[in-house]
Amino acid sequence: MDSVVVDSPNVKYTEKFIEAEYEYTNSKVRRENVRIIAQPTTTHYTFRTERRVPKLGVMLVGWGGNNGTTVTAAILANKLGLKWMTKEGERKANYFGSITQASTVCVGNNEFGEEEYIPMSGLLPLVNPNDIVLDGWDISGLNLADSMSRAKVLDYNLQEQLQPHLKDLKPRPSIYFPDFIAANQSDRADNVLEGTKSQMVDQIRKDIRDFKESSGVDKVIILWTANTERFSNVITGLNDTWDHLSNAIRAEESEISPSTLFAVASILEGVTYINGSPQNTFVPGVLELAEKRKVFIAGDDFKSGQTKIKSVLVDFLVSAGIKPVSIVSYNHLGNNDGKNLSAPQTFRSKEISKSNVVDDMVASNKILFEKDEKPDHCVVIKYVPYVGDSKRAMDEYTSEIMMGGTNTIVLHNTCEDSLLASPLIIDLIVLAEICERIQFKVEGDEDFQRFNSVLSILSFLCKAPLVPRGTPVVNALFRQRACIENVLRACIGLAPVNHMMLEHKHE
Ligand code: NAI
Ligand code: DG6
Repeated sequence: MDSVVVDSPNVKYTEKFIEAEYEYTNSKVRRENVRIIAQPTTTHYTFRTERRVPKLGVMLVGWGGNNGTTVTAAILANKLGLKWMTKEGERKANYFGSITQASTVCVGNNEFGEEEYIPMSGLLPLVNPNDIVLDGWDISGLNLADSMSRAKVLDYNLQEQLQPHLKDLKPRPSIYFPDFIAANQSDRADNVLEGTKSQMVDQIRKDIRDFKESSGVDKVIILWTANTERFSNVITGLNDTWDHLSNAIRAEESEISPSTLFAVASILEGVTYINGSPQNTFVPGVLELAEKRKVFIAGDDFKSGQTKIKSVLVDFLVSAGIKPVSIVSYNHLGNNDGKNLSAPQTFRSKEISKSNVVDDMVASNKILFEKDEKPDHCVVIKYVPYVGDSKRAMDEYTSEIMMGGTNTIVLHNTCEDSLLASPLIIDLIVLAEICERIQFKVEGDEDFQRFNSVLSILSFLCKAPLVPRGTPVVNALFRQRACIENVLRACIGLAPVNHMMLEHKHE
């Protein structure tokens, strides 16, 4: 695959690092009545990226689920270069749907004035997903081959080829508190940890160390792709600070969720933790712990299909000066995720994460929207077993256009849910890992620093992006993509993409 080497006095390639001197330009604004005074700013950064690609281990919470088995199978199928027959003909393994593996970036114009594109993974030395070593936990003890067939996602002929490679992989026992997920999940909970909450945290920490030692990986990343939990109540004195949270764990408080215990164990082991589901795992006590220990966390909830389109369509409407006034999103699906979401408390978590995705775009345009005015936004999810993993998503967007006119757009999307989510899991992991190897120094600073613990750079992949306190949340998809691409470009001293193409606008 193509990659880029930068030829510039501002970029140094040493044996260990790529070091780039970089001018970050922006503008500072202040309001004077109806006028905004803007002052252009330039800040000098030095980026330093470690070149050695580590052997990476990934532990999935919910390994035996549809996403967990599909991503494991996909990595193996790509590694082995598998091909299989379907009624439409031969198919071969790929990573379509992953921005790092299957999207490209323009690195400049060649001598003929043509644009040269390389894979995004060619900008910096990223982990190759084929080399990732997987492990994980599940409350269901089924081996990965049987859970892949339970998921009914992959073609049978591919499953047959993967079966021998997956049959000996068995999820580690996990933390199960029935109150946090739907009651209808109890029949698969046959692989669960016993003991106190503190003992469970200790066991998860032990599992992480055991995996690291037995697999010989250099580092581990943990990602939650287990069932959506209900929200935990955030209570002063219980989980609002790390001190309170650690006391609450010792005191066996019932409001501490399994996912919060996983995040705590992961952070205490210095391991990056990513949340692919909507629940509020990252209660303030967890955030404080991550910041104190300088460990990365990211989330929440994979932005795979309907919401991805929403964060493009609403951006298109609002930035075209069209006023969306009603957004109605209906889903039905028949996989275990749909079954779990048929309980009101877990549905509520998903409803919240699916509903806030238009806020930043709406707030950006005061011509269309009064202060605090928002479009009507309704999210419906229904469980229909027959459709399995092929989720149906139907959306109606109604907008006000010029002179009292109305514009209605209706979409129907058959989603193949886990095949959309699995490449996002790969991107979250690969990008979180490179963030661990990037350091930067702002002009005047003595020392290099890492990004803030809350990896907002991963927002593109999340429905409800977690951002550091006081940082604006960006949901608009192409702003989110530009953030990833431009940060990777900055690390090799390339200017951000600006689309001006001035070189083609001369006489
Ligand atoms: P799934 O239900 O097939 O898999 C979840 C797995 O987690 C199951 O095997 C279950 O036994 C296990 N589990 C439940 N509680 C656990 C615990 N405490 N510890 C360890 N394992 C536990 O669901 P699927 O489709 O794989 O989705 C996983 C998560 O990703 C869900 O929360 C879903 O809402 C979220 N998600 C999925 C998207 C998609 O497109 N597939 C997109 C966005 C989010
Ligand atoms: C119901 O919508 C099930 C959910 O888990 C979704 O399939 C998943 O969150 C993907 O949602 P979206 O909106 O990104 O397609």
